[in-house]
Amino acid sequence: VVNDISIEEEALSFIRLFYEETGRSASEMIHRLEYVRASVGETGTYSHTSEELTFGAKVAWRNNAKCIGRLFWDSLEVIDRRQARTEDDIAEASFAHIAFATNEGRVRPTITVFRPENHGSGDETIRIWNHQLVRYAGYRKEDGSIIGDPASVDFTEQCLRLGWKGKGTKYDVLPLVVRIGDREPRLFELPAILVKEVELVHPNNRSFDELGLRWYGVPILSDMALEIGGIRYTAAPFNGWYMGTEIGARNLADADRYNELPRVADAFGFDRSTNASLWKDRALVELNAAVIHSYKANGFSIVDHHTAAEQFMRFAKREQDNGRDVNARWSWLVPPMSPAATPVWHQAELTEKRVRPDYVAQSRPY
Ligand code: HEM
Ligand code: NRG
Repeated sequence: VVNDISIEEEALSFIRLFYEETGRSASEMIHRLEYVRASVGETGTYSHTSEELTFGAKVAWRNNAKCIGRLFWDSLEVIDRRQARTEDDIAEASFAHIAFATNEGRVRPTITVFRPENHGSGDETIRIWNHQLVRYAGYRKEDGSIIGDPASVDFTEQCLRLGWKGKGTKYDVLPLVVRIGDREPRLFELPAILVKEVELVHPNNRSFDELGLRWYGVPILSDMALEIGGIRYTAAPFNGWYMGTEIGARNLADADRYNELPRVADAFGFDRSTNASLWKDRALVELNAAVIHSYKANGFSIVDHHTAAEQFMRFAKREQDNGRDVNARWSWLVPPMSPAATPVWHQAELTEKRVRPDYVAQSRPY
């Protein structure tokens, strides 16, 4: 079968990579290659050892062309939850992930890996419908305006359809939605005690504080697939910590997200009657300063975009020194604020290829 050939090729090349990079013996490798080849031949698939899974999840991070945070790829905490069977098991493990990764603010880069897609019978596929384990709802009102996060409107509608009742505030934390195969999706309210948020205050402007802006502490992406050696893990939520601009220059600033720049500008008295006052740029600086200040004041891990860009350059250098190509998409790596003031901007020769292992987008399940 065509599909099995590609699994076999992907599998063997991953197993070779694993043995080469982890410095195990050639005879062990040959043994494992034979075993995997036979397993794929007979059953259409194979299972990763926990060492292979850990290595694969780390290398997938190292390989991801869009991530500026890859300097720390080797310190990823990998939680193997392939034994989880039911929706309840998956919810329980997802909550444990939130607690472990949040770690009272000292965020730990972490991935929880659930059972992969089964190549024999594709009908028990696990999907987490949320884009991130913690995210805010978005409600479209009659008049077309939106309360909350516009990026969450479609998912929020699904939650409401499944019986969820949102409070209707700007910052309602969405429930977890888990679907296995073609069963009815199950919905779980997140235990409030696990969801840490940061109220945004400005280091020296009290009017800013009154805007009531906030964001959650940890971004935990839950809708991407982790692909390792031809095996597709369709539910494998992972997180690092935030880069400040993700919140201050995009989530709270984009006109089609929370669109807070006009209110921030007014809190500072910037002149909004003309673009030439650069009120948007000034508001961006103050908002982003407040994001970094507030996370730090609450003991929450966060990185500013200058430091993150420097860390990325160190990562790229180290990869080259180790004889590896750096997979990179410039348009994603360049921070959305003061881009040319970071070294990434000046990297002309960044190139992207299809590489595995990697984290990949998957089609929307709803
Ligand atoms: C994307 C930073 C950890 C995998 C990104 C982006 C940033 C970032 C700024 C671009 C996001 C956007 O523009 O929406 C960081 C920082 C980390 C970190 C500061 C701190 C440790 C991780 C970890 C993983 C990871 C632990 C996986 C194990 C990814 C992936 C994307 C990404 C797959 C692309 C997401 C997409 O395609 O939508 N990261 N990251 N990152 N990061 Fe990281
Ligand atoms: N921009 C999104 C999050 C995307 C991933 N960013 C990270 N990933 N920092 C947002 O919520 O703003 N990570 O794994 O740390």
